[in-house]
Amino acid sequence: MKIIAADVIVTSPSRNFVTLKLTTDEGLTGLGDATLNGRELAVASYLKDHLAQLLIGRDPHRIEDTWQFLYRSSYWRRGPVTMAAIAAVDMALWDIKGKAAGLPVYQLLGGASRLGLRTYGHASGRDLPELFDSVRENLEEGHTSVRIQTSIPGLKAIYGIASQEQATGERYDYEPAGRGAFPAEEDWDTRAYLNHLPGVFEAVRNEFGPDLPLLHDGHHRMTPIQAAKLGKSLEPYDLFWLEDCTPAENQESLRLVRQHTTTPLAIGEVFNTVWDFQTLIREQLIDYVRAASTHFGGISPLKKVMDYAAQYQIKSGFHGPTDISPVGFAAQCHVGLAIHNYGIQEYMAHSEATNTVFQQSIRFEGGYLRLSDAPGLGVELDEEAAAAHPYQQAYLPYNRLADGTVHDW
Ligand code: GCO
Ligand code: MG
Repeated sequence: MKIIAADVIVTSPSRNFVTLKLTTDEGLTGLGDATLNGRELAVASYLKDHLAQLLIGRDPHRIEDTWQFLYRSSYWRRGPVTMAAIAAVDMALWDIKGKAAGLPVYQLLGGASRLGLRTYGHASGRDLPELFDSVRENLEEGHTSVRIQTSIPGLKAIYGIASQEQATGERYDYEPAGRGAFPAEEDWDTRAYLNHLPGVFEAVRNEFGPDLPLLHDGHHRMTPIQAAKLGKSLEPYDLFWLEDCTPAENQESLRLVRQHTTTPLAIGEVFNTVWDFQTLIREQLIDYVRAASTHFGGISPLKKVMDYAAQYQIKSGFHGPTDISPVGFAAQCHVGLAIHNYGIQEYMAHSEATNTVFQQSIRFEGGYLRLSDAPGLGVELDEEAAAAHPYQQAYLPYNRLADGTVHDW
């Protein structure tokens, strides 16, 4: 079997997605997700202008060899653009291998280790009543764990609050990347945040009891000592995890956080390779690996990092917002179903428009994501429907402190 075409499809049903479609001389096709939120066209160009011609004529069964060839021959290793492009190729090859074998990808990774994938949903609110309603909606949808994000008194707009208006006038519900030619500006105050958050968790615990697993995303905004303080102050509320408490490109900073708190830590949605996790895993500085197949080079490296993490009892908590396309989401769900050290999957349902372009076979039933027996990844792309939603420029927002300093968003 040989690859005879590599096409890049850019579409914007509710938000932008970049998809690679590989076609073989035997008529099989494979899909891969290459979406990099806010920088989509850079990856589309990487695939179209640099990788597509290298793939024509190759044997699609040689997944590991192709991955190593693309990674090592570029010379310029790592980085989100390169790794999202390689991820798309890797996923598309696994999709083709599954279709050729007549098996879903998880079967090729060792078979199912569980019946379905436990999830967490996103709850948020500008005040406690709105937050409680949002938690209830998540529970009604079937989520058995809930992420809690809340507005901070005195701040106009911050990451993760669905009901707040963006500077562009849109709502956050599906996508924080506002459409337009410039990123929206939001505000931030770490002291106000550290003072406000423990009270919110106390209120949520009082309302929903001690059993509901609760999560929180710090979105890279704290220094190590601030993160340590927050982890400590949230201990009475028994979090499932505190996510991205610091900008973790400095892996050593997690040593300090870890020394001070038993709140479990999750990190890595912006990481691109296993090396970004090396110290964090070896020194057991985290509890959950937050990588997404799409930004991490695909299924092959995601399986490798989880096998490494398994030696240290570290589990998966793959990044699953709607900017991971249905293809990338399916890819990591196949990994999640197969590995032993599965933890939890972030799940934020895609919009109706997205689901008309991408037909997904994963179902969310009885609180679990259930994978179908469809061969390959189990996602179909309707190219006609995709063409009806042309790319629209969009940017993630950014933050400024009260004195005008740019801060991590
Ligand atoms: C999460 C993430 C996302 C990111 C988004 C950026 O935990 O789901 O932090 O909400 O902000 O993926 O594109
Ligand atoms: Mg996050």
